[in-house]
Amino acid sequence: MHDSCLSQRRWSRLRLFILVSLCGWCTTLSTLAADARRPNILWISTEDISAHLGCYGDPHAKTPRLDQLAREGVRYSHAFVVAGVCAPCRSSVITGIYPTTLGTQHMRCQATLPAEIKCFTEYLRSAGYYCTNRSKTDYQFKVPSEAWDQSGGRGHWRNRPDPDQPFFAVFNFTTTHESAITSDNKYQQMTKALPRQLVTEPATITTLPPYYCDTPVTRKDWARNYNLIAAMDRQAGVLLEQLKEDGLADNTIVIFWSDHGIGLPRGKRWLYDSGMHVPLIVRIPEALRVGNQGKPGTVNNELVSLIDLAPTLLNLAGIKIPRVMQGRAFLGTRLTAPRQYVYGARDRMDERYDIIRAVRDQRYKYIRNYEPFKAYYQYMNTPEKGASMRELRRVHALGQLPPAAARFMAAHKPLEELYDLQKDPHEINNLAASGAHQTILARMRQAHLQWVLDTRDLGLLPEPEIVLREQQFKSRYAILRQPGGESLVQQLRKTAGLSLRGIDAIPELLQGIDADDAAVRYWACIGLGNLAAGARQHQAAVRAVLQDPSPSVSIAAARALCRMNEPAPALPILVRHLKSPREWVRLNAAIVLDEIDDQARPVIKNLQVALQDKQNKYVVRVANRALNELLKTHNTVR
Ligand SMILES: [Ca+2]
Repeated sequence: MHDSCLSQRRWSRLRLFILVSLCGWCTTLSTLAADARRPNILWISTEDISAHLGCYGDPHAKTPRLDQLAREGVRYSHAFVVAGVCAPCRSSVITGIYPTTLGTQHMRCQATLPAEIKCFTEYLRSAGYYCTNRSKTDYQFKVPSEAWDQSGGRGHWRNRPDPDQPFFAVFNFTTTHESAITSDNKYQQMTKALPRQLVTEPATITTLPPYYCDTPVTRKDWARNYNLIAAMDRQAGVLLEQLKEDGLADNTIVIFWSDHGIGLPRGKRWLYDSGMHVPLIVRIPEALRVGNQGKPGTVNNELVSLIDLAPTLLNLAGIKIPRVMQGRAFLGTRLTAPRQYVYGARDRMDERYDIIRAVRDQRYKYIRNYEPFKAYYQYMNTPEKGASMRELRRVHALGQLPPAAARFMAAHKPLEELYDLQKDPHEINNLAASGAHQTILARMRQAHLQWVLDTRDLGLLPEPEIVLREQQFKSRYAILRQPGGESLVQQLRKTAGLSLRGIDAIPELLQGIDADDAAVRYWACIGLGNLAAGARQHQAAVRAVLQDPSPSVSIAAARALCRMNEPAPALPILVRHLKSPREWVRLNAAIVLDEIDDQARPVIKNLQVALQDKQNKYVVRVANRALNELLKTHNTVR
């Protein structure tokens, strides 16, 4: 080998060595610099409250500590969640991804996370943060082992091994959870230490929404909400004191939020502002403020979605935001343009499916009901136990509901709803048919349709189909990211909407039951079932679909036949699916057996067996409801 050649090679190796060393040195320097400005973050979340806080102008709220926090920080007036219930919201908060994108939109499902999506705390921990969670997870996927240093009842920033290590500490208060309004015991326990002057009396209340019955029963629930919030305010105060005691108040950003709106009817689980609008307060110590951000005592009215928390936290910590995240950072450096819209979704709440989507801008809310044939208030075990819900049912039976409350007792829903939040904050007056609002309606409908496509919304895939395809594609996230995913979304939307056109749609629905994709066949069967009265002569075509390899399609065909008054061939099919090893197939079969009322009488024994379902409590609830209706009993289940 030539000498000069050798020396050249040595020189290039040396150059590489110098370069690598320099890089390492630079990285160390930049890490040190980043550490120096990495703030601690204390995150206080609470369950199930709307913005019933003094700092939000509520006349009854007794929340001195959170009001003080707002005086020292920024109060966000337009913060919203992506779903009206814990688990899907928490899934979006921890990942920065919509539940409808990740397949975590159904209550208490279990999705597999794709490799490219992580809990944002994994990035914080990689950057040197000590991360604790006390204690709720409820993410709808298995918590990755890398997500937390400590998660559970003992998590606290005080446990970090090195007091100089930056921390991200989460404390979640369940004090205000809907169960504490419903249960006398839990309510007493949560409020027993509340001093007299912090208690709100039901008779003094002036803030009861018009979609409730103004009776002592409802007022009592509404007052409980205030008293639970007052109790939670004191708990938040203790944490803020601890932060001060530890000398950390000056280098810790505090963020307070609620996981969705009030745990009373038409609040929690719904996409009205009563379910989606939440309090959000951020206190940033002076030394950590960027520009005008965090100026004490200010109100920020930009639209914020809690899906933005993940990217915001990373941005505040100086960590690059992964491109896959769907939210936007609203604090820190290099912010993008503010949002024009926030988005919300409702899918399976507990044991009932109702596919609804919402888009909200600063002033208007657009709601799209994908299952308008279902009632607003489907019977659900947990909310029906609440006193306010029972009161609504009682007064409705007497025919004495106020008009705003009666509207939500309707057996069907309109396809679209549009509300002017400025003039109609309780969202009572649907403007979708108003001539003066058609431009706004068209703009917001388009925003909704675009979002469904952009985010690959999985909502129109029946849940058992999602589970099957997850096995095939390794994650739910990947299902609509296959070639043809976008056109499938469009085809599903079209098919799901056909039955609203009435019997004219029957020929297209009949074509739909032969479609290649099972989810399209499913919606075609649902449509034929919705139009049963006009579709009876097509029974034979529907009967052929009873043996469809997709359980969802087979169940939907059985439903259609029952609605065509032909239950005989359908019942054995439904019973077979009620015994399926797949839990969501069982649930879907149980729901149809409940829906067909008296036609299910021959299979009462099978419904009684379903009461013993050990794996899925929702199957038990639906079977119990169906049996109570059939046998005129009043049995209760968990
Ligand atoms: Ca909650």
